[in-house]
Amino acid sequence: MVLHIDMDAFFAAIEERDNPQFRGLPIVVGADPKNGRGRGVVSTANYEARKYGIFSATPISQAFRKNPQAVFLPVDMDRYAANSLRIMQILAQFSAVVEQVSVDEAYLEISGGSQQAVAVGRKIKKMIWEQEKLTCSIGIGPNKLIAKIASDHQKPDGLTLVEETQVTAFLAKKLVTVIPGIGPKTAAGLQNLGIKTIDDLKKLTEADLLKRFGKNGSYFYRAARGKDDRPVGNFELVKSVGRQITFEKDILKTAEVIKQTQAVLKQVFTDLQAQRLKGKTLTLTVRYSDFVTHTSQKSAAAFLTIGSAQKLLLPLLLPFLGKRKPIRLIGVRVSGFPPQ
Ligand code: TTP
Ligand code: MG
Repeated sequence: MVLHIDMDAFFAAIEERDNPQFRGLPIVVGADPKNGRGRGVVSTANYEARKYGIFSATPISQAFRKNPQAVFLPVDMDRYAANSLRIMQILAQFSAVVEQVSVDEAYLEISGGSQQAVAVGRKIKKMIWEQEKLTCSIGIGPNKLIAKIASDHQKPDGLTLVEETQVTAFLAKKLVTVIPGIGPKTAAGLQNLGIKTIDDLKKLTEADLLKRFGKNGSYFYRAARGKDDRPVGNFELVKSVGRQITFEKDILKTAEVIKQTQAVLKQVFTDLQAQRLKGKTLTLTVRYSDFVTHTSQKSAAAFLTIGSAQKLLLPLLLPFLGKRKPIRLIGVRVSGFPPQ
């Protein structure tokens, strides 16, 4: 089975969790509304704000007019990315095949039957709630398309299973816009032909669809029938995994430099583990306060563990210790993965 997970009102949910004073209020994350004169758009709104007609991509000035009392917050991408990474690390515990598709969305391949997949889905929801105090919606189906549509079926905090035998009935009354790739333009074109639901869409032959929509037509034809044979997996080859920190204040002390470098190395190993990667080469980047940047590299014969990486790191770091030049950034990268 394929499991699709999508976090609920992701950016806004993080803000609501981290700012208890805003709990229960309409929250809008996005551009500065500047009393209604702001430019830019809403990134996302919590479900309370959605009641006022405020959604992702709503112009921020319009959102302000719809509810000037809402809490408007700027996008703090670094914080959301850190949350996203932790969630992806939770998911990696439940399947060896995890495909992250956006900051708050991923597909997992689950072996066993649908009941096993549902049990996994419940565990994921529980763990994300317990560890992150965030809710998500999960869809489980025989393929990626159905899992994705199912995760949207009961939002927020939903869990929807669609068995192979239920696919046709599940899709029948849904609007064509649930099919990824059918946006407002295509939907309007279809509506001109009297087509609103997936059942309506099934009345067109593949030839009709090909004529109107080119090669997308073929995809629409199959999607309307719940067919999708895309494998789950992240097929972009990752060649290295690295992290860096820029210090709030430049650092100088040997102990501090060592401590910070170890901390970055630890993060890199957490990322490697989450992606089930291992490498033999370690690269250290040190940038001084004047922006002069040094990069050095060492390889080991065997795949690195955090212990062997620490040993390898020390001689790389040595030339930078006990210097009078303050350091503004330290980066660590692991590469040299086995051929895939
Ligand atoms: P979504 O999963 O589309 O939305 P969401 O998580 O906020 O709400 P839902 O409960 O409906 O899933 O997108 C995830 C995050 O991506 C969202 O929190 C903010 C960001 N985003 C934008 O910045 N701009 C956009 O237009 C969209 C759609 C999302
Ligand atoms: Mg989401």
